[in-house]
Amino acid sequence: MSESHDPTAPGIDAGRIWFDGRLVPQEQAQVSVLTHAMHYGTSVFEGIRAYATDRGPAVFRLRDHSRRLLESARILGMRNDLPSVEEIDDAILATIRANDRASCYVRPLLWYGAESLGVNPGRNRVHFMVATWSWGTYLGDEAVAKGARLITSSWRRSPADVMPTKAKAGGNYVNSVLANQEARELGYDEALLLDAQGFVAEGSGENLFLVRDGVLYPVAHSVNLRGITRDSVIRLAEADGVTVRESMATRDELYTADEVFMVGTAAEVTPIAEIDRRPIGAGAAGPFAMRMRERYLAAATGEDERFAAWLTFVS
Ligand code: PPE
Repeated sequence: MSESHDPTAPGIDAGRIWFDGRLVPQEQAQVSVLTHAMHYGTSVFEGIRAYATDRGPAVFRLRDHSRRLLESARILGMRNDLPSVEEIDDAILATIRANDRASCYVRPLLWYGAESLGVNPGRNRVHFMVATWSWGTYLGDEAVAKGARLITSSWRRSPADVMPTKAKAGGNYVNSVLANQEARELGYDEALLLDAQGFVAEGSGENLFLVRDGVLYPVAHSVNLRGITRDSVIRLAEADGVTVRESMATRDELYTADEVFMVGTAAEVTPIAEIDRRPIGAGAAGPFAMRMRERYLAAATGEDERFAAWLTFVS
């Protein structure tokens, strides 16, 4: 077998991985090609970050992520062998500790195994892994400094009666992959997805905000993921005395906003400079977005004491 086809060659350095109850070296965290999740997308996952603080690494909103992971599992109807919320928290902390990282991205995953195939998942066990690795700025440093360039995707977000859009389920992400791939191939940083009615939904992996006349408008939930960063930014803005009004948005409302920005665990807070070849506001990273980015990172790194409850220290 040529080296490029070596399935164990790690493109990601995850070190030690939590795999069904124990920590194993990455090379040993292997699954069968007959894994149900690989054939049908029957997995649920989370994206979490641990930030370096002056008291060592701290996981940002750990319990909220662990809870959403279990909610996703419940939406998919996964029943057997589910870890408890405490077990998920503990596995995440143990994995970060085992890899001795100052900061990292954390990816827990629950999935149907290789016990049986066929769309009926009945006889499958639910497996659980947690991997950690270093993940810098999601859309690149340039996108943060200059503002990201977005294009409306030709792919719509799935309606709520087609896919369980509140579940962070593997299968849902085919939609995100198609949209992101299309945007990248066209030379943009990220895709803007609309819902089936044509309202703004979200990015392939981020929630959206508009700013107009000093008021912050989080794009309403509809078929979007209930983002934890989105919730954090709303609370940080409110603490700054900003008026926040959740609302539906159309494409043209984005074009005429003072600012638009995207948020997510991986993307953190990323300003948007351009959508569909139109400059947004001044066509650069906006001051409101940059202030929220600063607030968000201050909270996540323990510099803002008011939000200390969001942090779980690893040791
Ligand atoms: N919408 C989608 C579709 C999404 O995937 C994410 C997170 C969000 C909104 C923001 O949610 P939250 O992280 O709770 O604020 N996307 C994760 C996966 C990214 C990836 O490429 O993988 C993430 O940011 O970790």
